Amino acid sequence: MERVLMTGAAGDVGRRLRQRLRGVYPTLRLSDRVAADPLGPGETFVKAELADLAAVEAAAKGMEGIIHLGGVSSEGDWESILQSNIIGLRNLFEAARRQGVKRVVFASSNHAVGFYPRRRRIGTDAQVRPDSRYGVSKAFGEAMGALYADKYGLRVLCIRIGNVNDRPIDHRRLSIWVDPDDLAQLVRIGLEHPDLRYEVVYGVSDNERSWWDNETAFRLGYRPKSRGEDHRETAFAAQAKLPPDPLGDFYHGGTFCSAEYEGGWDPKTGERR
Ligand code: 15L
Repeated sequence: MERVLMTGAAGDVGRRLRQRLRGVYPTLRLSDRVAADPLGPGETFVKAELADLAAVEAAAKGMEGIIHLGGVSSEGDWESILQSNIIGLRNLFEAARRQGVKRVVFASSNHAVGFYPRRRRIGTDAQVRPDSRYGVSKAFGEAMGALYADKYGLRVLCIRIGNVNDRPIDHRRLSIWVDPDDLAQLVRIGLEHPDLRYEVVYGVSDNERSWWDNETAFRLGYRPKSRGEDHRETAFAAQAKLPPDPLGDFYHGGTFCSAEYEGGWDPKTGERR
């Protein structure tokens, strides 16, 4: 793998991954709707709106792999999600197919399965239970990845990313935190593993409190180095400053579940009343 395109390269996750992938892939083409930080060796930048198929195709031209981080990265209104995460996602996979790209690593999200109760541990074969319009768009992306892998032979890794940060920033993130180094390891598996066809994995570090069975990632050789639990005290201290959110605390997705929630809810069962 020599030539890699990273979409959404100007965002926080893009910045962190760029630092870790410098020198790994000789050509790293960055794209975003806004300019990325000063370019490092081997990096070039091309401006592209995901909703513009011709622009995405131009960005994909000549590339062997794509790390797709672009799009709306949190809950948004339907129109923005539609343009960037549904139409944009379709454009990304279609551009990859037309340009003969071999692999796509798709930044999916824990919010594709956010409405599972925390007492339930799930694997990557669990049905999607999106907690937001954003989560729906990530489930759509995973489905598109499967279609393009099964029908067109693209190799695809969907990473259901938890929360990328230097350390877990609250109680929920103790379960879902991923150290950027560990995430970079997963991205490299997606771009390089010889047997990969289509897989979904969790982007999570070695967290004692994880709600996810990440067996598929381990089978592909993932060995996370960081442990959320090492930051327990700071995470609990930060949690103490947050407003109470019993519904959010019941489900994997936290505030994404409680936002806009309508109707009553039984805190014992998590069921709607
Ligand atoms: C995500 O998918 C978002 O991209 C990120 O901004 C966080 O909200 C993260 O999930 C999370 O669940 O903490």
